[in-house]
Amino acid sequence: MSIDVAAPAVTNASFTEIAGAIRQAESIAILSHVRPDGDAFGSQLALALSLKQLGKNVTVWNEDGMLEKYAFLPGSDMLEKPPTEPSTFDLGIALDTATQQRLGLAGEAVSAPRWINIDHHVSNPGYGDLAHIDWSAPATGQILFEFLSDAGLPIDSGIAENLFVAISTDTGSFQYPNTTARTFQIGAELLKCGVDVGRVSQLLYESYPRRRVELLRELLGTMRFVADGRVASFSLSLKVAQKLGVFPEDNEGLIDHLRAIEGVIVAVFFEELIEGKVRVSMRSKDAAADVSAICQKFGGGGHKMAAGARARGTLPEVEERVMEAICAAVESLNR
Ligand SMILES: [Mn+2]
Repeated sequence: MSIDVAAPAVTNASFTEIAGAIRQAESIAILSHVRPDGDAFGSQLALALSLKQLGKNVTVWNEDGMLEKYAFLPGSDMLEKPPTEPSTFDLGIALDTATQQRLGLAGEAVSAPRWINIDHHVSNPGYGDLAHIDWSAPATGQILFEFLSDAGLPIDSGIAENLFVAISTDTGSFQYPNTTARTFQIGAELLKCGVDVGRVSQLLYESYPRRRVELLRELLGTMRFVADGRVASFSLSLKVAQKLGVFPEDNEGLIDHLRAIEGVIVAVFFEELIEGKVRVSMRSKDAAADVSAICQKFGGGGHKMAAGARARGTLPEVEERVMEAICAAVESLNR
């Protein structure tokens, strides 16, 4: 795979070092980012199930708790919302989380002398004592598969299902450009471990609540195109969100409807939040249109082709500023 941007200045800990730290620890907290997705939950639960089999005392916390959509994941009952009072652990592990702050309340609830940070976000600065950031990996679940295999840790059918969900959701079902031959090899290995791909895919992609499609209908009503159709956006106001009774996770993946349009290079989704902020999600179809760089201008980050930010301001204000920045980036591409 060709790599055309400078690697972040992170000295990666080896899998052997990480496995050593895990073997030494008795109590381990496994965390991931707020607004969790399939890679966050799948990674947390896969590692938790594996370390439980090692005899570790494992705690799995996420600020948002388990989402209904992912409740089918093996071991999902292990995942809880963090308590308000912090607890002490031998080891904290952050998965798929670009900055410590993105661990939210779960990060604040864990006091640990040692932290491991395993992730694939380009914007991850390598926080923690042992960091392993592989931004060529399309999902943290893929790094975890390599880690568990390398360290000789268990991968049973339940662990495999979690890893499969992590990889499938972060690659758009093995479709995005970061999907490599290795990703398919790992997919095959996971199927050999007992993953029922038809069943899992139906649960992931053909079991949406009707509410989500009603939301899509509203979003398409706000759809607009700029820069000769190379940039497409839609927006969700608080008013509409309240009217439809949408859950925060309902809009996961809806932006792909914009990305899927011919001629669109950058897709943007604006979501008005309660605290005078707007959540901005961006997807790019062209690595030269680096949406992570655009989102960093608004205090966010992510990957070159999928990134996000939370910008302060009203919905129209943020829309204007962000669209301006995207148009400038897209126009400088000269294509
Ligand atoms: Mn991920």
